[in-house]
Amino acid sequence: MNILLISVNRERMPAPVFPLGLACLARGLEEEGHRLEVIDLCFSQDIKADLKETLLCFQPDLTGISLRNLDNLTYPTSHSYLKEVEEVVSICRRLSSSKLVIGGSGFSLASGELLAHLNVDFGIVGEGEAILLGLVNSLENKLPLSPSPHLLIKDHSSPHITKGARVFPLSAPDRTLFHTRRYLEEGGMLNLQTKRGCPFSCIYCTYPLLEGERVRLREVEEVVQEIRQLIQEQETDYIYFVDDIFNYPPSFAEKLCRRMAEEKLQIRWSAFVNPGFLKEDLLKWMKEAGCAGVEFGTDSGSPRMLKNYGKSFTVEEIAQASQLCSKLNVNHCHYLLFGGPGEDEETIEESFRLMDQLNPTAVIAMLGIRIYPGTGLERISLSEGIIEKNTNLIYPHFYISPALNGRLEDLIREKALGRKQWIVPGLEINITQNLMEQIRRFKVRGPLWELVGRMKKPRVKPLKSELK
Ligand code: B12
Ligand code: SF4
Repeated sequence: MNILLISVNRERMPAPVFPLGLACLARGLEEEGHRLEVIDLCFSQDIKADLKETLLCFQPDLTGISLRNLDNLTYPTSHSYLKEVEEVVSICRRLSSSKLVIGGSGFSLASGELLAHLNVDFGIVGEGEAILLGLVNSLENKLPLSPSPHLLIKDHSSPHITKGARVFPLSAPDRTLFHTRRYLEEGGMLNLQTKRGCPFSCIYCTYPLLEGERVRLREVEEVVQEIRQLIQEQETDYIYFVDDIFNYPPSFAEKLCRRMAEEKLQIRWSAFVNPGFLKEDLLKWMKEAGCAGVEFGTDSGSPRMLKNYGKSFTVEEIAQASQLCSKLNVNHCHYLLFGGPGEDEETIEESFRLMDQLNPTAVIAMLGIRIYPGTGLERISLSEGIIEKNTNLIYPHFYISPALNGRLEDLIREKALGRKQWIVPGLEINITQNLMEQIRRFKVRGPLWELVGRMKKPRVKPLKSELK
């Protein structure tokens, strides 16, 4: 079968991100002997022309669209990508008789609503590898298709679930059909996954819905081999581990790092890390293995807010993990969420106080919390009247604590502006696309927050104060 895979993601903030999900699908489809073409719209100068050329020349029987992001998750400068997706679907419909199937994390988060909204034939919820192969086999052999919770068929009702399909065991992606090297040059890193799943249940988070609550690990040797390949074939010198939590379970993280260190892999990397499971031995091995920076999903410096968010760690553990990074000289940033259920001026002050005390390399502050179907936050938002039963969550809606009386932006702006290492994407404090693109021209590797604490130039003025 001729199968065209399209990545519609054109977001370049905080960096263009290699479409790893499609590369996972490409591996299985090729192994089954299908002919593949890929259109990656991230670097396209003329979307219409690029789609037209491939659709007419390649004549796909099936076109798979990968929808990674629904929106940029950034309040108050929130931006939905759905218009661009609708445009791609409509071009495919006009120029080709190919069947259309859509999948990806963005799609899976609100699959029923998106299938109704978009003019596609099928939607695959969750991990695509096995379900897509099943669909291709049925279409090729003209077998009858019936809808299931993981395979949605346009105009056929199917039992609704938010939990996606799962794959056992996980296999390596095939990056050969993609502009892999360009992501390294323009995004400063390539990406790699060592496991899927998260067993925790933070009230707003979609990761356990997308990847499951059970952690599925890849073979350490297979991961090491994939890194070796990235180094040899793409001259990769920086990777991002896209795992929900790199250091959970800690025993697996340590085993992997020990092997990477033994192999003397010439690579630097960073990852999302849970402060609760970062002990000195593990961080030392991570450093030995090339760890250049860690990103803590800290959320808050207030014990009350940690409890409200359902976090698995305490303020003391945040402090210990952060101090450990300082002691071992590992760049580290804390991601904070402001405005969740129960947030007030006092809890905001607690977060600023903790960050002042810890003095990390950077702090990234997000305002408001995006409400997703199937999360605890959705239930709270419904009960507090922040959304209604018929609110369509394919578009961004944010929870902002009513106790802040509409003062969230002002409070954060005022406090963050006085602190050098604070990045607030929603208020354009220390971050704009222009600034990021300029820095990347110097072939800087890794996430750019690593540079913020070291910047000598004055911070970028926040948009709002420029307007005042
Ligand atoms: C790691 C990560 C990041 C890293 C990426 C680093 C890097 N260089 O790769 C960083 C921190 C930079 C990042 C940034 C952003 N991210 Co992010 N990120 C993730 C995370 C944790 C993993 C993504 C990943 O690589 N998964 C591994 C691959 C293999 O899985 P996959 O892409 O989902 O693909 C599978 C399925 O979806 C499916 N599939 C995929 N495509 C297709 C196509 C078809 C046809 C089919 C059938 C199936 C299918 O099959 C694949 C294989 O099983 C996810 C959360 C999660 N657990 O999924 C969020 C996530 C993808 N991110 C999200 C968002 C919003 C963003 C940002 C916009 C946030 C921001 N403002 O910074 C930016 C956008 C960056 C960009 N340029 O696109 C959202 C997207 C959904 C949404 N809410 O809109 C997610 C889901 C998190 C969330 N809040 O729910 N991200
Ligand atoms: S925020 Fe982190 S720990 Fe909490 S559920 Fe999401 S991925 Fe798991």
